[in-house]
Amino acid sequence: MTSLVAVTRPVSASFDRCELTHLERVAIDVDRARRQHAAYEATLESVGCRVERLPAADDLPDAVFVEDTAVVLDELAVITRPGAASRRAETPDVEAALSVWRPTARIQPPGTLDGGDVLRLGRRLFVGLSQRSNREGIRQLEAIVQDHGYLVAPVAVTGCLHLKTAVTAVGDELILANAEWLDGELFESLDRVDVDPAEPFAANALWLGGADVILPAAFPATAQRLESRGLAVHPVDVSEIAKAEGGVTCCSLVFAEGPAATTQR
Ligand code: CIR
Repeated sequence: MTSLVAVTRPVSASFDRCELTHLERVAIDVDRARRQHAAYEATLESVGCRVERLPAADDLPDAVFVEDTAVVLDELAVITRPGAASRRAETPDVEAALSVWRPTARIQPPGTLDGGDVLRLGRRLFVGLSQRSNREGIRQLEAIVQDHGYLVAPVAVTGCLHLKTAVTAVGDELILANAEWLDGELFESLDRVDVDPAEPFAANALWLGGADVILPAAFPATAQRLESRGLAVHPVDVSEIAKAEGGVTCCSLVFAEGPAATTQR
């Protein structure tokens, strides 16, 4: 069996000064966020991931959201240039860590790209054109990955922060989506589970391959929908992390340790 690595980074002391785009700022209990993050890491371990923790970056409020800093494929890791200027200093430590497993390439100015906008389904990369990822960033990503046989499809993102706020993969050809935030046409060929209408943020699920899916505990109705499709849902309480506009994909970079089949989503 291929072993999975999950790269994570601690919740920063400055977490309550995080970027916010669609949410109002409310008080964040940083210690509680840290406990929730530790439970999230334990859940990753329980489904077979080896958790590799990056050094803390207490002066970078959003550093816990490592997903945005890289796109890890079988062949290489693309180090992003995050759309929020406050997040750009997060990438050097991530690049240093990932270079142990993969060759790296970088998105360069004026390109911007957040990993939260990159949804991989096999050899297709759907990339959100959002407030964080611009056309130049997507163009550079395409230039980097096309020689490895990936197709890049831009997707307009409106109403939410990243593409993966609106849709994630929960199977090889199965997506979990909030249709309200999605231009469905691009995804028509795929089988789809819709979030429960009362749980708009439930589309951000972390699929680990096979049947295992990590989902915030706040979304039991959507969890039931996934379970009825044969998936094993592992609920995690990420209520403090959600106040920083983060979900369950954002807090890790999951990939196959070796160069064989990757499961990075
Ligand atoms: C930000 O606005 O950048 C952070 N407060 C939240 C990032 C969440 N990342 C993600 O959805 N991939």
